[in-house]
Amino acid sequence: MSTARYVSRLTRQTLALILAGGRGSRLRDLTDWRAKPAVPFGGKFRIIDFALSNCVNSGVRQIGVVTQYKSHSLIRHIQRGWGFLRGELGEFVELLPAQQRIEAAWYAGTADAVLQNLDIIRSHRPAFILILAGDHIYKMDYGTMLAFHVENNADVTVGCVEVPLAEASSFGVLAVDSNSRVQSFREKPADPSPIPGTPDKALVSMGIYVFRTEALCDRVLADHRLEGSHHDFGRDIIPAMVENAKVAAFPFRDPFRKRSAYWRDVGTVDSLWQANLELTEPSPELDLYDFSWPIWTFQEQLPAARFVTADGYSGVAEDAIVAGGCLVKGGRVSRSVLFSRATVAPGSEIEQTVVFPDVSVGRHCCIRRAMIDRGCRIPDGMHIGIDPAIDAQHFHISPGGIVVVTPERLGQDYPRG
Ligand code: ADQ
Ligand code: ADP
Repeated sequence: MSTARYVSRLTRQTLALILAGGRGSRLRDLTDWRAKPAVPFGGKFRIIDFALSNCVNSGVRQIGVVTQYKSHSLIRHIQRGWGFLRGELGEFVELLPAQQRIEAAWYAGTADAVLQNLDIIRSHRPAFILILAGDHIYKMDYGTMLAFHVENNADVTVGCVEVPLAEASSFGVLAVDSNSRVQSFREKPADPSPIPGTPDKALVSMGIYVFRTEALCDRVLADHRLEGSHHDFGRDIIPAMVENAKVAAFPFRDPFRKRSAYWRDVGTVDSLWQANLELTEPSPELDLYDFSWPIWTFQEQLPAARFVTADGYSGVAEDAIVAGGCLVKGGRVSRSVLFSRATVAPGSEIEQTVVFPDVSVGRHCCIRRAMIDRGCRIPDGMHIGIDPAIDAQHFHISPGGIVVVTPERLGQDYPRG
């Protein structure tokens, strides 16, 4: 079959499973009360909105979201924001919380999370299953990956990108032949191999996979019976399949720039801060203003952001993203991202900082290179990111020097998530 012509048939026969159960412990205090996919991103979104939007925009509109760790705010977000799919057309976003359906245990690993939902998955009768992670920032048409999977007649297709060799040991590292067939897959190797001919880069797994439904079911059932397995795609299922099945590597590329497309695993405070800050650059690599590939989310009805002069100070934002409901009153915001309903009082300066929703900044504060969690009330005169010794007494500081400010660390009570 000419797959390119019939991609919409493939996407319509596909069930996406978004794995959103992991904590993301390297985000430190930011995931004390929420799962990593629920962490706010880009002034308006939560991280999971990217995988969900990619599905909807690709025409994959049967979606299960697998949740486990601290899932309250994630579930609430999906319920509020993702109810617009049309049930009449067979479209849905379904929540699959760990609920001890098979054994009296939570999801032991990513493959176990699939195993425990096999009956639900089968009941939708999809031809293909697209396994996605709920914690990456990227825009991708999954239709091209599905067509590639079918054209290559693969048992599983792994989405992959090139990353600097120095970062590769955080990922599954692949070696492929000239036909895109995977020759080896090593999960988080200490000594990752570079791409032949490109010594400073490695080809790594994005943690996203396409399977024919029955191939996936057979694999997770076989893995379930295996003594000593961690029941994880990256550690167990994919390496085993490289030995005894056809594993294809789908290169996720930017068609215009002929290199790996924008893809970020914002798994650390530094990478999350960096990816947010990049959005304030004149031409960010991640274009959120491309209305042909909208990122959908839950959004409240909020008045427009307002910048006013007060006490002789102008209210100013430069190179900044400022969401609805914000009030910058005699404060200066630069190279920063302000989520909804932030208020900044006269004489305060905020620089290179990511401010989550519902934060108020008092008078004459000075904040630099920080991440301010939801609901923080920064007291008048507080300096953050100025003197590392003072910061260290109160807050977590990332290896890159980013100060993570939370209501708890400020001694304030706030419903988090
Ligand atoms: P990791 O980044 O270590 O490696 P992992 O912790 O397995 O990914 O999480 C993958 C996704 O599954 C995340 O979205 C997470 O929230 C979710 N998840 C984790 N444990 C879960 C559980 N028990 N139940 C439900 N959901 C769960 C993987 C691959 C690597 C690849 C990287 C790319 O193993 O090969 O390179 O992703 O980031
Ligand atoms: P100023 O120089 O404007 O007088 P200070 O540095 O003395 O500001 O701090 C004002 C208030 O904010 C004090 O109560 C101080 O303890 C508190 N403060 C300052 N920096 C921090 C910080 N990084 N974390 C927590 N509290 C801080």
